Amino acid sequence: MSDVKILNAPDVPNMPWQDGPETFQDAPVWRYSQNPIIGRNPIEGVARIFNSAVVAYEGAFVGVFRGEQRNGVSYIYFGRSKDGINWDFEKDKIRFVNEKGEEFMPVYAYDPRLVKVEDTYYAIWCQDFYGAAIGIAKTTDFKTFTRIENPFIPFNRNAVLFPRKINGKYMMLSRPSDSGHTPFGDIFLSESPDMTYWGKHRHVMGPNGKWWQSVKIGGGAAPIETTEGWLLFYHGVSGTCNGFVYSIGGAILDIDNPSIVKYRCENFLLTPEEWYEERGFVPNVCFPCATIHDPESGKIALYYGCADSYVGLAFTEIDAVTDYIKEHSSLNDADREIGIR
Ligand code: BMA
Repeated sequence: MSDVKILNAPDVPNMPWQDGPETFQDAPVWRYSQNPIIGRNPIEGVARIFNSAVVAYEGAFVGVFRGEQRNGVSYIYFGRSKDGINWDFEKDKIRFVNEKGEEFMPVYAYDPRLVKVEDTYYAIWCQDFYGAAIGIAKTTDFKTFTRIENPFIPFNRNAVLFPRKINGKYMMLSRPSDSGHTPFGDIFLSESPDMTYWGKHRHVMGPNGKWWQSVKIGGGAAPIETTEGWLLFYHGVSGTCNGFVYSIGGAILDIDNPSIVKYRCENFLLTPEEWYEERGFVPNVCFPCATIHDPESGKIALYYGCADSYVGLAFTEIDAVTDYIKEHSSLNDADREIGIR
């Protein structure tokens, strides 16, 4: 096995973990045996939590969770955990404020990511901005979440921030879409000097001929910096006669020019197989949104939404998963390009 290392991330010795099998027939990614870690009706008034993001914080873990209320509207809820597995949620949804400190709630909010850049944590989600678009809030204490400018015009419903500036700029992946259940979608990269103005848009990668990611793809967890480049867990969608199927894929992006894909695994890393992935509000969905990872041990815990109904946890190790992605890499011209036309 190679000696790939995770870079520029704090050690998390108490991260959630469960050993996997000795050998793997396919991708070296395994599910937590007690999945799902968040079941139905987790909070009063909330029917389901799924597609949610967590970070290590002050020796424990915190997260922003997509809670679908009993009236069907999604909002973001805050949770804490000592072990990253058992979560306590605040009963009320996060009360976002504007930069003047006044309450400023989105009409709805879903699929949050949570990423620390320098000393600030950013929650990024999909919301209404006269159409589905991206919303962002910043916090340093997980008590006050201050919304900042929406980065993009509609339609866009899937955004992921990089955990550090690259060449002095904030970097964000996103997936422009349409107003419905978009039957297309590529991942793009945008940069910003200040988290307000976003530009220098570049194409990263699109769906390819491999069936599991042939309809659309979208960023998943915040990219992990490694000695091989940025490791990206993303979702890939295939269309079937019974609707979309969401699987989890892996790619490695160039460290200084992340619009260039260095390796892209032609096989999925995880696809719906367990009851909690195949059965639920929307069947056959594995939707990655966050990792907890420990540079010292190379362990990675991947949090993913299951069937728009639950949160699941899967594990891998940096060297094994990178080796697998490289061994099974298949790139097309658009992947290799810097991504401007
Ligand atoms: C996508 C997003 C996700 C959802 C998925 C499957 O378009 O809206 O929130 O998990 O569809 O329903």
